[in-house]
Amino acid sequence: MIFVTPTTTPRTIATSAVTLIPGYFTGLVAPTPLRSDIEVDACPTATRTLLQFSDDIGRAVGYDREQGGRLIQDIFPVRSTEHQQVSSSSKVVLGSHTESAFHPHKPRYVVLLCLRGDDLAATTYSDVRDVVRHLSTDDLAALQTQDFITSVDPSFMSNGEPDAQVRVRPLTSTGSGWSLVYDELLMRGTTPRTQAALNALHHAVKVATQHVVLATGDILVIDNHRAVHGRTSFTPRYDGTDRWLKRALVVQSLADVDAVGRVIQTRL
Ligand SMILES: O=C(O)CCC(=O)C(=O)O
Ligand SMILES: [Fe+2]
Repeated sequence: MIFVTPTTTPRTIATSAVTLIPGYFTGLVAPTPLRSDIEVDACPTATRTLLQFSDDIGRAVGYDREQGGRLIQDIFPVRSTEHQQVSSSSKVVLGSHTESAFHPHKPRYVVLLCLRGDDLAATTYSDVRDVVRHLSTDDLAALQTQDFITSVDPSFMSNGEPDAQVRVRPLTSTGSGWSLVYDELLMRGTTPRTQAALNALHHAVKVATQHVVLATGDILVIDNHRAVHGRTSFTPRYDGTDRWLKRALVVQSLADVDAVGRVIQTRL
């Protein structure tokens, strides 16, 4: 991870798997919302700041099946999802994942703006360059085949939408290094050989995991091709002082993306 100052350029972000910009947002922060079904934005200045930042490094997008296509999403603990593998969980570890690993139009960047931190809730991440160091030549070869399946993120099925089984290739060697597609909990190998390679990948991701505890005003940019991420567990209080992030998903360009306006369509 690299640390950069708030005057950082998009070019700096493009070269790093994970970038932390401490204290980027300096505005006032309202109490953390208690309910996710309320439409009022409790911190519109932060929403504007994050949207502007995201559009400087690419294009912020929504997804048709996730939070109604919202461009800037609020992430705070919700009682009914405490134990689920979604970003509003708290009491479970959120397993390492590529954001929307199943999706043909995955975001290039996940941008988190922290409005209120929690000392116990660390964002975890693994840089693909560290991951591949822990894999054998045979496992690297198996992980570059299409003999893997992942399924739809629970956050894309919150209104009863159907699941699907999607073929994915975990590792791709690109001109600028490795690219990784991974989900600790949703993926499986379709043959004994590739399942063994996936088990080795689970171990490699774990060994390469690093932690960052976000604080008020921090922006964290995760390159969704070059790093996977997750979160430790923590205990919510539901009293307006809980952890609160705003999140943007960013593509490099909307050209060749199946989208209506900025809302990416999910056709599997
Ligand atoms: O809460 C976090 O730090 C990360 C949650 C997450 O996986 C996400 O927002 O995509
Ligand atoms: Fe995520």
